[in-house]
Amino acid sequence: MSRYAEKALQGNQLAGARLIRLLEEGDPEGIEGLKILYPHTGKAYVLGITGPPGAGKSTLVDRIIGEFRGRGMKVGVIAIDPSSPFTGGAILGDRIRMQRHATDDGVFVRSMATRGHLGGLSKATGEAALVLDAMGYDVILIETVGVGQDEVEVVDLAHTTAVVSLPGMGDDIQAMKAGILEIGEVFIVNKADKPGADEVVKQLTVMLEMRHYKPGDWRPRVLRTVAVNSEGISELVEAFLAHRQHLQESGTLADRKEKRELHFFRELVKEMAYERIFGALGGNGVLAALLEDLKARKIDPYSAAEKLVGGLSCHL
Ligand SMILES: Nc1nc2c(ncn2[C@@H]2O[C@H](COP(=O)(O)OP(=O)(O)OP(=O)(O)O)[C@@H](O)[C@H]2O)c(=O)[nH]1
Ligand SMILES: [Mg+2]
Repeated sequence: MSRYAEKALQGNQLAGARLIRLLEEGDPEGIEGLKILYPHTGKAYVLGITGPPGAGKSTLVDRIIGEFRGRGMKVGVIAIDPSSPFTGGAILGDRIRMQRHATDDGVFVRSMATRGHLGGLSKATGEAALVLDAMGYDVILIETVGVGQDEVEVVDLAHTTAVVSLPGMGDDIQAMKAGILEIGEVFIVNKADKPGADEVVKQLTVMLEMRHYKPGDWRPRVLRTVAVNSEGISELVEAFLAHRQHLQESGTLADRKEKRELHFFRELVKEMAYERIFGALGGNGVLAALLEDLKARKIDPYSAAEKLVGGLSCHL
């Protein structure tokens, strides 16, 4: 029985933080804890916020926390990417920006490094989200810099994805990864106190109109905010909740959850099977011989893999 799981289930933040750390380190105790927590998960609404460095994501998150708290909802935050050139480290920046919630029991902020996770960033984030979910947070906000494939995968964990842009991004919007544009359900033009916001709103609107929609599809919304002044935040949260409702009513939410669990399961099977196979073959010379043949190009990788896997006996 995990020392931390029971306490985390009661909402103890220290125990929750400890569990997340154990999971990040790949510690078996973390996994044992997660097994206990798992039946209590599946309730939280997961919201991803992505956008370029310095767009104001953390400031937005801070204000969004306030808005959800005002509606009586508990909020967990996972802030990813400590290495923004803008703020010289999001971990410090996020602590400062979200500090006013530090004494609120209904808010739990966890920063997470981009690199150095054994099974990848999206797995680590997914596990942290499960812990927060079991702890009883109604909303889980994931803040991530939208650049690499890793980050796009993180956003895949979310039920609603918000993409942040800012004035002066004209050309960047054109160049914005199609992937990011396609996954967005709510588009935020932050720093609308600066000149050029209208133009970005217009560009986004035009690009979104070019997408193909079927009847009943969610129509992405474009909203402007001034996070530093809390302007546009309640409208933003309304848009998130409208999207959540759309997901529920269309049955998409259940679909997404199911897909996510299946994906997670498959990834775990891959990981465990890989370790099993290489662990078992490491000592018996078969693998070493194959690797030698590969190096000498006596065998191609396809045939080598077929030979290896074909030689396994399955005990199901
Ligand atoms: N003028 C203006 N400044 C803003 C607004 N929102 C945020 N800022 C400022 O923009 C800077 C970056 O804000 P952050 O919230 O740290 O941005 P971020 O996207 O989280 O940054 P990283 O996590 O480092 O990528 C800070 O100095 C904020 O005070 C806004 O609406 N208007
Ligand atoms: Mg930030």
